[in-house]
Amino acid sequence: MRVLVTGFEPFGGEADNPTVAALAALAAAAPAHPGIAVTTRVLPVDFARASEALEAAVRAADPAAVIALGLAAGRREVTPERAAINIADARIADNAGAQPIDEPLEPGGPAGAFATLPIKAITADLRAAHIPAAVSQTAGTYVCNAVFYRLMRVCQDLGARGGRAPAAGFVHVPHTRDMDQERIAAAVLRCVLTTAAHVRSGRPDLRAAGGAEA
Ligand code: PCA
Repeated sequence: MRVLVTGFEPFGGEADNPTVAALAALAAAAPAHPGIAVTTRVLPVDFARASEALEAAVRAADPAAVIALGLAAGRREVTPERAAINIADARIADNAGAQPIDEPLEPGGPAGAFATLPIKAITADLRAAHIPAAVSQTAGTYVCNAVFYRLMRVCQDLGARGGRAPAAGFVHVPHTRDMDQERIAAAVLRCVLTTAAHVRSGRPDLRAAGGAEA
C-alpha cells in the first residue's frame, strides 16, 4: 500500500520546519514495515505553487492514503485536522511574498471539506504512545489549509471519476521547542501505520469524543 506523506519548507522566519526531518525519518523507517511503501514530498510555503505541487504528487503517486503535514508553532499537541475551508487569509506573507486576504481557494467551490483520515483513531493511538495529541477543528487559513483543501478536492475528483479516492487529510505538528524531533517523527510514523491499518481493514474511524466548545 502506497502512502504519500508531504511536509513543508521553513516559513515565517524559522530556520527549520520539523516536518522536513520527520519525512526523512519516515523514509528511513518505512522499510521496516512490509506492505507499506512511502512517498515523501516537501512542499513550498507558497500559495501559488504549493497546491499545484501537492496535486501533481497525488496524481503521480496514485496512493491509497495521503497525509499532509505542517508545523503549527502555537500548538503543543500533534493535531489531526477535521476540515479544510475554502478561504485564504494570510496573517503573514508566504515565502514568495504573497499575502492573500479573504480570497476563496476555489471560486465557486464548496465551503469546506472533511478529512477522510481516521482522525479519532490516530489521536487515540498517539495518546496511547504517550504523545500529546488532539483533533483540531481548523487548519487555519494559511498555506497548510490551502494544500489540505486542494488535497480533499483532488481526492473527491479521483473518486468521482470511478477511481480510488485515497484516504486523505492533514496533521499539524508542534515546534521542536515544544516536542522533540524524535517524538514528532515517531508520531508521523504512527499516523501512517494507523491510517494504513484502517485503509486495509476498511473499518470506520474510532467513535470517541474529540470535539470542542467554542
Ligand atoms: N505550516 C503553515 C504553512 C506551512 C507549515 O508548515 C500553516 O499552518 O499553514
